[in-house]
Amino acid sequence: MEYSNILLEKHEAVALVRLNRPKVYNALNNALMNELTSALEVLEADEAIRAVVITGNEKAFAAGADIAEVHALDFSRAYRQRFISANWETVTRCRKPSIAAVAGLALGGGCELAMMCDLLIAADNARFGQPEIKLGIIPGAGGTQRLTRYVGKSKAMEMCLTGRMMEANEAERSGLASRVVPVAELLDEALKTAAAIASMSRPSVFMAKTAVNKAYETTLTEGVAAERIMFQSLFATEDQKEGMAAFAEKRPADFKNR
Ligand code: CO8
Repeated sequence: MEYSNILLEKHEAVALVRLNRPKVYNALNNALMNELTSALEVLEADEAIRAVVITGNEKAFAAGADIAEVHALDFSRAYRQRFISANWETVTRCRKPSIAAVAGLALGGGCELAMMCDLLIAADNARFGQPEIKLGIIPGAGGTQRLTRYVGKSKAMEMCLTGRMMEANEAERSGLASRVVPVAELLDEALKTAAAIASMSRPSVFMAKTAVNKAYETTLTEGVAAERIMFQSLFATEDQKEGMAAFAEKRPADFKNR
């Protein structure tokens, strides 16, 4: 597929996807979400890629759904076309870890897309918000659910009911961002983090991601049970033997992803 709303770069084992509609703060239209879906599916199938960074530009990660495109939507069409379900949530189905590198505004569907990634690194100028209430709607791509899990009920309620934005430091304090970095260093930091993940043994990366995600989907007892069996199964891998031998021999591990 030809991409005109995103830019795709490869940095060794890390793919960098830039949302690229700068004239409209990277507003997310159907064409962009189709391209993002296609790119993520290609990257997921690419053996050489081990982690994905999604970013925007210094002014905006994304200012939400493209209001010019969705303002005339009606219920029947939204339902028939599986609006949002059809092409917005692909990143949540990727096995490869994803990092949202957020500078500037992450509003509405932009904030929701960032929250769908496995972790979120914020630039010091980042601002997060769910302003849908001001448009007479509510978040529709998981915002009420994921934001509440990240920052708790009180802050999520305030943001969803008033549209108040959260700045980068508050986002880090509240658990939405894993860390805040100067805007000029955002991409370097995100790519470095992705490269660190890419250097680990793939089976343990996949299982670590699956195990952490379990915490959001199940009870503590079931989550710990799932973690335990994944943990035990990793002792069947060559990489576990290599990782522990390398530690004992004081050398870097040479993982074979087996
Ligand atoms: N959609 C379409 N165009 C946009 C959007 C948007 N979300 N945001 C900005 N733009 C456009 C403006 O219309 C303007 O275009 P033009 O130059 O042609 O007039 C251009 O970007 C620049 O914007 P402003 O002139 O408004 O610039 P400011 O710096 O004054 O303000 C803001 C920037 C704060 C980003 C402001 O434009 C704004 O508040 N935008 C709307 C933000 C918003 O409400 N987002 C939520 C959208 S709804 C949503 O995301 C629902 C999610 C549900 C799941 C996803 C479904 C697809």
